[in-house]
This record gives sequence, structure tokens and C-alpha cells, in this order.
Amino acid sequence: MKANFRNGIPRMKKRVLSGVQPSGHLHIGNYLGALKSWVKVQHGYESNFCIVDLHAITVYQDPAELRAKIEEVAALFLASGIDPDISSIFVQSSVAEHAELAWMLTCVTPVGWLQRMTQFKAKSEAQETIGDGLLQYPVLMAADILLYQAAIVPVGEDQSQHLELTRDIAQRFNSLYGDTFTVPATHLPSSGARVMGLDDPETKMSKSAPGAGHAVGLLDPPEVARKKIMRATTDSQPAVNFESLGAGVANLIEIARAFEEWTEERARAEFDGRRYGELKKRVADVVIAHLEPLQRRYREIVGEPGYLTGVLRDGAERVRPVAASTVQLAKARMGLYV
Ligand code: AQP
Repeated sequence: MKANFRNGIPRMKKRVLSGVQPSGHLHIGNYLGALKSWVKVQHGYESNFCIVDLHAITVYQDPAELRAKIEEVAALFLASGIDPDISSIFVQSSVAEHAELAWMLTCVTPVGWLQRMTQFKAKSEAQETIGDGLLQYPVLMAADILLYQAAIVPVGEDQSQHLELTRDIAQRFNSLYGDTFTVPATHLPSSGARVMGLDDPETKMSKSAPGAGHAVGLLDPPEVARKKIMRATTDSQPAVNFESLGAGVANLIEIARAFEEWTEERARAEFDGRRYGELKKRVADVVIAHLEPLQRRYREIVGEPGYLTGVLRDGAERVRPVAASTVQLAKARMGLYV
């Protein structure tokens, strides 16, 4: 493939950047909203996927648990099908330029833009004292993306507002200091972009939400996953009616659709008229059929001494030159001493 150049940095393919916080155990929402898309896009783009530990510490994390979760998330990237021979998998804090660029971007970001973020409002409500990091979270996210001049960012729908802000920050920087950053596009999956909690279909499925029946974890044993799905909140109707789907039933159908990549017609044929007990049983079968091979691969990966450490080290080494070039360029554009 012919190389092209942007600001003197050689490019072979357009880039993708996305990440997951090691802030809890990953769930099927993280998989359907993000990881599943990453596995697809990695074949057409130069792909960088990171474990965003600097984002996770915007709320308190137990240090020993954080370390373990970073490794768990990295192993789940691989078990989901991210191929380390074609994609770079790395830990955000291993590449110092993320924090360096974040500071430069903080200085061009009006505080009002950050105070409007719905995630900031929701997460700060639960805190006794609101750390500045929670407010700055989307600026760090913008740095993650702009550092690699990413053209697309595959995420779940909850991150759309942060992506919009990333574009605003890139455009503001480019207009103040000259063309520096690629303005990235959001890439949402056609189904599974917003998986809702099983216990409360009005709230997004989330790693950090309390409640044993809230989320199906990617590492939940099959019988645990089945029990959670069988207990999912539905409504008082007896059977599925596509003309008036309640939120809980719609969520269960969406989960099965997203795993199986069914069209709406196929989903209708599968579920219309089914009693809720049957619907749940079928959805549980679908979810378990996808989780079992993923969990097998996960066990193989964590059972191979040194493998994960090597993948993360190689990934960080691969992305560092691009990160360093972008930071040098941004510093030069701003008049900092280079
Ligand atoms: N419920 C969801 N449905 C679809 N996609 C989702 N994502 C998260 N929840 C859902 C997508 O998963 C990726 C990684 O998310 P994150 O780690 O950056 O944090 P988040 O978006 O805040 O996800 P959580 O699970 O709710 O974590 P906590 O509780 O720690 O905040 C992103 O692409 C996200 O869109």
C-alpha cells in the first residue's frame, strides 16, 4: 500500500483508536458496543487499542485490584479476537505522551464544555468530593485519539458526546495553531450500541453499577449468565409483541440480535409471539454460545506465562513513535521549546 504523509508523519492506512477502562469486570455491553467492532475494523485500519488506566483513576481504584484488572482487560481484548500481529494493544500509562498532550489540550478547552458532559454530571453525583480528573476525563480521551491522528473511533453510544467534544477540541486547536490534528469520526455498531442493565432497562449496563443482576460479565460462568438473563426485568405482557415492545424485552432482543448479527426481520421471525420465559431461554443460549469460546481463549492466554506482558510491551513500543511525533508537532505549533 502507498504511504501518505500528514504533517510529515508517514501513514500507510487510516488509524483507529479506542480504549476500555480497567474500572471493573467487562460486560456484554462493552463487548457489543466496542470490542466486537474492533475485531472487525482491525483488518482495514492501522489499529491501536488501549487499556485506559489513567481514565480509571478518575475515581478511586484499589491499587492491587487495578493492576489485576489491567491484565484481565488486556487478556479479554485478545480473547475477543484482537490480533496482536495486526493491532497494537497497550496500556495508556505506558505511553507518557497521553498525559503530555492532555495538558496542552486542557489549555485550549473551555471549562463550560466539560461541565456540560452528561457522564461528568452522572459520575460526580455519586462522589463525596469531585476530583478534577473526573472533569478532565474527556480531554484525556481527546488526547488518546488525537495523539494517533485516528480517523475513526469505534465506541458504544454513551461515548458519542465525548467524541463530539474531541472533534470540537481538535477543531479549536487547529484553528488557533494551524492544521495539526485529524478530526475523528465516531463509529457506532448497528446493533448493541447501548445495552441496558438487566435489572433496570432504563439505565445503561455499566461495570461500576451495583447489583448482582445488572450485567452479564464476559467471564461469568454459563450458569451465572443464564440465571441473570432469566431474572431480567421485563413487563406485565405475557409474550413478545413487536408493535409495543417494553424496554426490558427490547433490550433482551437487542442483545441476541447484536451477538448473532440478525436483521430486524430475522429477530422478528425468531421472537415475535414468544412467551417471555422462552425469549429469555433463547437469549441465554445465544449469549452463552458466544461467551464459551471467548472464555476458553481467555484461559489459554492467562495460562501462558509472559505472553500478555510481551503483547503489552510490543504494543507500547509500536505506538510510541507516532505519539512522540504528534506531541513534537503540537509543541512546535504552540511555540513550546522543542
Ligand atoms: N452498556 C453499554 N452498551 C454498549 N457499549 C457500552 N460501552 C460501555 N457500556 C456500554 C462501551 O464500552 C467501551 C468501554 O467503556 P469504558 O470502559 O470506556 O467506560 P464506560 O463507557 O463508562 O463503560 P462502563 O462499563 O459503564 O464503565 P464504568 O462503569 O467504569 O464507567 C466504550 O466504547 C463504551 O462506549
